[in-house]
Amino acid sequence: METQLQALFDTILAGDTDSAPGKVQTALDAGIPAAQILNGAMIPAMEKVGKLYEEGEFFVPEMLIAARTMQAGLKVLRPFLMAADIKSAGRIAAGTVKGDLHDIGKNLVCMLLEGAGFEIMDLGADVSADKFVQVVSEGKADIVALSALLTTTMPNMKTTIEALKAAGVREKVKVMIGGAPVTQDYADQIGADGYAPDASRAVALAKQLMAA
Ligand code: B1M
Repeated sequence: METQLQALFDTILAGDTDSAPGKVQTALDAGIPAAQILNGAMIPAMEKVGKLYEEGEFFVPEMLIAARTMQAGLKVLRPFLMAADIKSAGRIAAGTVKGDLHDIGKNLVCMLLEGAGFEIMDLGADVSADKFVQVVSEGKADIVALSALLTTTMPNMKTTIEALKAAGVREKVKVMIGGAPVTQDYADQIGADGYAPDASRAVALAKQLMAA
């Protein structure tokens, strides 16, 4: 790993929130492309955090501090991940499902979608099925984008799709899903229109869903 990327990786792992923006800027100044900074240092750092948590080396506070550090770095990276002056490619209501507070992946997906020209209504984390139903009923979205990071909250993706059906608005939108424990099989099982394993493939999927 290049020195600047290693330094950023270490900063996120150490939860040094104040240093993260500067470390991202240093990597950008060294001419490292934004996508490489994200995929070569920041996402691997969060993967490492997850591994250390699994091994009992890290606990929730460390995960939380690392997440804050990642978010602080992403603020600097954000404009570089997004292209400017693109016409709306469609309207997307995005959120992490009910009971789930993980929002870094969802935020990244939103950033890249916005960069690809989609209008994003970011509903945040811990979003109820009713909230999605409300937004779709008001005709504010072409696509509903659901994220889940916990095996215990994945079923709320199904709940959301069922709620859209019950409200008679399922046909008004496409539903795409993603998040670490989510799979294509699961998407098929719950009747989602698509699944993407990462943020860049979420962009390709959203374009495909809009074209369909
Ligand atoms: Co949590 N956590 N966490 N956590 N956390 C995981 C998910 C876990 C895998 C850690 C572990 O055990 N190894 C584990 C889940 C186990 C499971 O369900 N099987 C876990 C646990 C157990 C928990 C708690 C229950 C811990 C506790 O309290 N005992 C608790 C639950 C709280 C809740 O949500 N109710 C909890 C809490 C937290 C923090 C709050 C401390 C913090 C989140 C802060 C925040 O997000 N603001 C946190 C963190 C940081 C993590 C890890 C370490 C990192 C997650 C992350 O940000 N990854 C995580 C371990 C891991 O994932 N390796 C872990 C980086 C991010 C860029 O990746 O989110 O996967 P990801 O997003 C990717 C793709 O998945 C995809 O694109 C993104 C970019 O490529 N994607 C989509 C995501 N959404 C998409 C939507 C799409 C398409 C693609 O279309 C719509």
